[in-house]
Amino acid sequence: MKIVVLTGAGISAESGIQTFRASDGLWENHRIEDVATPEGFMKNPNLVYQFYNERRRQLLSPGISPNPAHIALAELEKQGKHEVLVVTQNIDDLHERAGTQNIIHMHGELLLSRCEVSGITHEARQDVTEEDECPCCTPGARLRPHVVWFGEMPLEMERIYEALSDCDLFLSIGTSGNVYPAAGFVAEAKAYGARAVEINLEASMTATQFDEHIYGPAGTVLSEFLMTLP
Ligand code: BJW
Repeated sequence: MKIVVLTGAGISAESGIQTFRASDGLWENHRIEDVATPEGFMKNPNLVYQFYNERRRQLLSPGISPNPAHIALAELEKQGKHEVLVVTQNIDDLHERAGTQNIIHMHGELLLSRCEVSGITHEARQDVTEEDECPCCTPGARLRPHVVWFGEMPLEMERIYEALSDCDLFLSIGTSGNVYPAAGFVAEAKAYGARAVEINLEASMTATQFDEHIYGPAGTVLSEFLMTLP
């Protein structure tokens, strides 16, 4: 079976990483426009560097590790019975730490920064500041977080739509369905005949488009669901 799994912030919640739209979510302290738009970065780059530096430090802190949901997906791929592609909106690396290999980070990666001139990405495990110069090209070129902000094109869309048009099962885990184009993936997969299953704590914005819903913490309910697969 060909399986496309879309993951959102909810899959990392049980690892201790805050979701975006929860009442204690990141956006509470920062306006979206300030930290997740190119305009916000242009206006106050230091605030944006600081925002991502704090999230990077948290991601790399000893307390953060993959939870049973990340591990269950990695094991599903490793078993080799199904062709699995994980498309994550998350910029953390918890899927990789769990062992997932076939993955697309459609909203970028926190542990990379990108040269504003060449577009080349560089590993970023330390704080990145406005003073850091890109090591790859034009002297003085600035590094920016390798993340997709509102109004920017998500990454690897062609490969994602190709997989959606050819999957038997579309599994959406821990995403609120607020942000496009990811929120439109269920419609796309269904249009090509896939079975669509949502796993979340509660109904997402796109819940009515799914064939089945499993409501509960992904760390618990995902592995139970995967055991029902042929
Ligand atoms: C659990 C759980 C547990 C908790 N177990 N579950 C009008 C209509 C349609 C579209 C648009 C529009 N106006 C503008 C747009 C486009 C715009 C958009 O969608 N805006 C909406 C706000 C309407 N989209 C874009 O701009 C995108 N680009 C684009 O469209 O390109 C084309 C284009 C190009 C040029 C010009 C114009 C268009 C880009 C979107 C980029 C999103 N970026 C962010 C930040 C990334 C970097 C970072 O992390 O800082 O991505 S925003 C943020 O939201 C982040 C997330 O990946 C994304 C999705 O959030 P997610 O993952 O769903 O998290 P939450 O918190 O919302 O939900 C968590 C869920 O988990 C909840 O449901 C919980 O219940 C659940 N949960 N614990 C299971 N234990």
